[in-house]
Amino acid sequence: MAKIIGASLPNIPWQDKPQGCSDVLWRYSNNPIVPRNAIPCSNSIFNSAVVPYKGEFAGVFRVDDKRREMRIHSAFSKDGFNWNIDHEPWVLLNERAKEVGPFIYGYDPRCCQIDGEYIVTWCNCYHGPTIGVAKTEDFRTYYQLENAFLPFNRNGVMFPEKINGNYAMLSRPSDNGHTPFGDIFYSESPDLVYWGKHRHVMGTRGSWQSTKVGAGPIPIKTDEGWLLFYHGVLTSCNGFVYHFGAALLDLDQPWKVIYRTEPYLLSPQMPYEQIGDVPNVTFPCAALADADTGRIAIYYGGADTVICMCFGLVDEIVDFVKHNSKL
Ligand code: BMA
Repeated sequence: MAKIIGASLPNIPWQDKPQGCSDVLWRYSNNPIVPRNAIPCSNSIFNSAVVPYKGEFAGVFRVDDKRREMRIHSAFSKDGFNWNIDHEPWVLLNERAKEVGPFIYGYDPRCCQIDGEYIVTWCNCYHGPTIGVAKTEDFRTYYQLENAFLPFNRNGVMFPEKINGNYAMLSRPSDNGHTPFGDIFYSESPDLVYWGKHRHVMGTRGSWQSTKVGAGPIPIKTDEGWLLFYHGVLTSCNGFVYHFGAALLDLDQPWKVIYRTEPYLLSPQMPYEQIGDVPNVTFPCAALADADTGRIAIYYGGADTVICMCFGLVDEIVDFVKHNSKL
């Protein structure tokens, strides 16, 4: 019986597994939780971060606006299901990283609480996509730090605690377009500015994860390893199809993969995952976990248009990953 090593979250948003469901992840029956037109300026709201905040929840949401500019907005929720999304984009101050230049576009944010601080990583435009880094205490003002890497890079996902005394991040070197390749790499930093000690974590592996893979939510610490949900992409005759699976990474050397799923955990099968601005996308970006009950709630983007949720139990997920693994 795998256990989460972490905090209790008694108010985790939750819905029990439907009777007769044999999958390890099950969708929220009221998906999507955030519709595309939730705020006046939004064309679509998806691939977004959520964290526990002051007994409630805070969100760092990807909002593509009606100019089709990719922006980031703060959001707040009492229950994790119903969200008040700021109508204006975030306030991002870059005194500490002036040379990084003005915000041009940003997308697919992740948010990590570490040592009492909230760190947001996102795909930030600096001569093409790379990984932006900012700190916030209140989800009102964000203080930008240096970009973590050279372009081109996407899917920067921090670990929620230091590894070997350093901050640690997963990322996926890419190209400037709709990258047709991509492996997950690991890097460490003593100060959130200088990143190195780069290690390869995992590459593509056939079928649903044959074109590219990228880290999803902040990894969840368990007694069996870091539980990493990741997306895997297949190229069909109609374009990319985004599924998600999971891996267990070594606790002390997280670039070592212990198990990874051969079958996917979730694939685009519901209308809100199959139909939207980009059809056939399920893209996990955030997870909440309750160490007391082993409950995990995952936030994922549907069809690059809406935010959805699904749920699972850590012991069932870890058991599935172990028994359906092919490295
Ligand atoms: C990736 C990113 C994601 C998006 C996905 C599918 O390259 O742009 O934001 O969800 O493609 O379109």
